[in-house]
Amino acid sequence: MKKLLLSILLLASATFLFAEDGYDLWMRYKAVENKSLLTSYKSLLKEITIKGNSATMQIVKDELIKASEGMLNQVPLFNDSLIDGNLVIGNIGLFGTPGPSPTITIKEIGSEGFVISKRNIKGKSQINITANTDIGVLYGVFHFLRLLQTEHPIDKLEFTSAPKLQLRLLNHWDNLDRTVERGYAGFSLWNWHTLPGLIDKRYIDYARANASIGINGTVLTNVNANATILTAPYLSKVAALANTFRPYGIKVYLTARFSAPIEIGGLKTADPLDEGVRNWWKEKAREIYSYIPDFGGFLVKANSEGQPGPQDYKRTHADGANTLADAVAPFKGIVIWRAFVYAAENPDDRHKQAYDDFVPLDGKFRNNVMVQVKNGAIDFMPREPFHPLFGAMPKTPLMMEFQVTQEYLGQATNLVYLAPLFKEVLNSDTYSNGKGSTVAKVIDGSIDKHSLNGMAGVSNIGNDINWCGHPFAQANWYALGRLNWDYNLSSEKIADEWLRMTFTNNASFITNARKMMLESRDIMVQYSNPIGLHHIMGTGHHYGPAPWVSNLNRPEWNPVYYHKADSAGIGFNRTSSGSNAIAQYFPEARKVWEEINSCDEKYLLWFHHVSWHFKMKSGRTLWDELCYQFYNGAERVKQMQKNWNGLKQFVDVDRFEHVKQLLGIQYSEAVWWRNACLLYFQTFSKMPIPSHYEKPDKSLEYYKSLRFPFAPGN
Ligand code: GCW
Repeated sequence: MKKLLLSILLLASATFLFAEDGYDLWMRYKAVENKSLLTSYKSLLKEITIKGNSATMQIVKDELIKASEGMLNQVPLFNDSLIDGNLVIGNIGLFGTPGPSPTITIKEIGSEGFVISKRNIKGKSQINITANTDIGVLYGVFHFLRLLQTEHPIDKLEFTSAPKLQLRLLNHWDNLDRTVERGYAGFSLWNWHTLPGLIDKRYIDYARANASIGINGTVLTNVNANATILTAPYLSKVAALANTFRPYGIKVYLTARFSAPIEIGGLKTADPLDEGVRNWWKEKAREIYSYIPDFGGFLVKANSEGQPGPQDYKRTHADGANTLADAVAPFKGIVIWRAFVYAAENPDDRHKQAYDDFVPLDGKFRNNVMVQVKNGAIDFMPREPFHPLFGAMPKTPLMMEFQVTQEYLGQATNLVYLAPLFKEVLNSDTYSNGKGSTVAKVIDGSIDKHSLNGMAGVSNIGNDINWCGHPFAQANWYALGRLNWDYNLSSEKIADEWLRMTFTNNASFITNARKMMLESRDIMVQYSNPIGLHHIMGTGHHYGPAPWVSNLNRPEWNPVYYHKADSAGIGFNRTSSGSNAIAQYFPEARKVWEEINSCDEKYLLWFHHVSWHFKMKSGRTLWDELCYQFYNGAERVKQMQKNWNGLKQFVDVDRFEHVKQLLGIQYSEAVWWRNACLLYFQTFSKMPIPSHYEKPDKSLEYYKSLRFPFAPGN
């Protein structure tokens, strides 16, 4: 009996020990299991020399202590005069002679890159982590710790790295009342009520996490903006956050409501060419910089979905952007102007509107303006072709906008790893300057010789204990940072790193979990938006399927606008016989979509209205192919569940159960998408769901009757 009790107690404490809540993200610093690596890491981190004593170098030190205690069960000795120690860290200016490895030139790495090198000092080998700036050193240290966390051998280390993109940003769609537009992980991290007095520990951990993946800017507020953020009491709160983030290399940006001069300035107009308005913005900028000397600048959504903007005064987006740009220019600030625009009065295909509005403005923006373009022309769909603006505005630096929060990709209940989506877009060839003019090369400025460049991700972060809602959604935050640093990294490599740091280095866990991640986005596309279908989700909250909706005020808010199903077929004809949106792409780029018979099937219904009887490459009719895709997608979620169940032994109880239960929800959502869409489209095709598939167990009426008045993020 005693024995039994004891083992129950032991079991309980083991469970307790192993339970993890996900708060530590990919910075768990768990004990290194590989014995020989452990020994070499331990001797390396025994005595560390850190040159310099800035706040950033203090962060370096704290991180090394934390990591070393966790991974090696050892507290390093810091000796800043010990130049022949094992590990010497510091920015290049602070090294005496002999400096770090002479074989690597420190010039090429710029202000944020770093060098990790090995040299021999008095017969002993020494590792140096150095950079031109302390922030570069911090990035180098995080990289080095990642090597240890992923159990990388360190006997040969000669590594130079610099970010490919300059502005690596998160865009928070956080409201001042702490709700988060399209947020599925709780409320906003920013507690405006207790700022500036209270610096929540989470602000610091948020900054650590971002610095660890190279994110160097954060837009704190929703693009559907509230002008109150630009008033003095709020600016002092913003300043407190900026002060917290600064030593981590993170700049703060705010969204600017275009009508702020009226709303908080008491002016009669917000006309960007009005002298009073221009002066108001200049004064406002001066005020902001008095609080935050390194304020990054403004992000603006204007004349889109009801937001005010320059067109309200018959001015252009360039007029609007330039007024704000002139205000921040004396302080080296920038304006990021969004190209996500479409207007109620414009009856043309929504796909075409941003291009039509912005291409004529190319060359008309000040040189501290960037135009931020969503990855696709509609709206962050599970799969969409790259936005035709990429490559079409050579005189304007274009910033990429991805959505990390999964508004249209299963929100926080579905496991969907987004790196493959990001990569698919970045690798797409625009042909703007001949073959090889990929979207990545457009945004990094290399094709059109821009010095400003960057990539933003709409954040999926909230105050849930695990930050992102779904334990695997953390990987999407991680991927945004890693691809921003180096868009050539493969999805596989990023998943591998993240899994090792977030769960375990166990090889069989990694192989299986990585496979699941890599397939997950394709699976999601299959059970929700196959063959180029898009925008057929529920109204408002965008949760689940509702392809039947046709009663919303604006045509392009209705799913029926996008799928155009009728008795003849389904899909949006965007070729020359239809809306001709396809003409916005360069000829070589659009070639793969133009002809119905040769169109890449991933985008078939995006560009064509296709007969239900059309013969697909698989030999199936379009209708049968739709059935196949929906059924196969849902079936593959079942496979994901099985895979995950097989990984139980490698994962702590809490996170294992959390993912397991979410996969259960994901399966039922996949079946819901499948049944609702097929039953609805069947009312047009009048064709049967092939008999070898299990029949939908609910009626179309049932699916139509579902309501989610309190779905999150809306
Ligand atoms: O995807 C849509 C979202 C809106 C969002 C808008 C935008 C912030 O449904 O919630 O508004 O895009 O990107 O501006």
